[in-house]
Amino acid sequence: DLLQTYQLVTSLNDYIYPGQPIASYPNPNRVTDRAIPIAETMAGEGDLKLLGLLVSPFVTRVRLALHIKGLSYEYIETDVLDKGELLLRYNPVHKKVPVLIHNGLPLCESQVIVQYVDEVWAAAGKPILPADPYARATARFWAAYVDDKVRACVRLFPALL
Ligand SMILES: N[C@@H](CCC(=O)N[C@@H](CS)C(=O)NCC(=O)O)C(=O)O
Repeated sequence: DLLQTYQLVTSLNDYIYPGQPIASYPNPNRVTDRAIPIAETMAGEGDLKLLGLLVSPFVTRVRLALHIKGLSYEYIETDVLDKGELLLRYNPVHKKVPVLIHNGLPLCESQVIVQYVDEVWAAAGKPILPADPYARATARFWAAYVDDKVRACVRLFPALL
């Protein structure tokens, strides 16, 4: 199970960051909240910034949601070992990435963010969650299941964070 999770995370990472192998971490070039704007190619609405971490599957989940909706955003690679001012200001409770900042308002927790993106940009791109309440509940169940597996995987590979 854990190996499969790791392989899934690796392939998602390859999809979002082609040519940047997850296995090369820990990254000697870590930065602390130093903005690294990465040009994204899609049209967006409002000011969207994402505090992320290259290897984080939780961040990848949010990036996939933003891509599905065709939104452009500024991506800010964030050092979660040496937490900087941006992360502490926008996620003072958990101090974790991902954090999506929409017109200055922070959203934390990847599943919360995905649902927010799905609701705010309901008309854009494809729906992320199904419309039917039972199907939605089932999707949330599996998302929570994946979270548990990823957490276990991170415990096995702590250098990945
Ligand atoms: N439940 C959170 C988990 C986020 C999470 O664990 N992020 C990790 C990176 S994969 C983090 O920021 N870790 C920093 C820390 O634990 O201090 C979510 O779904 O967003």
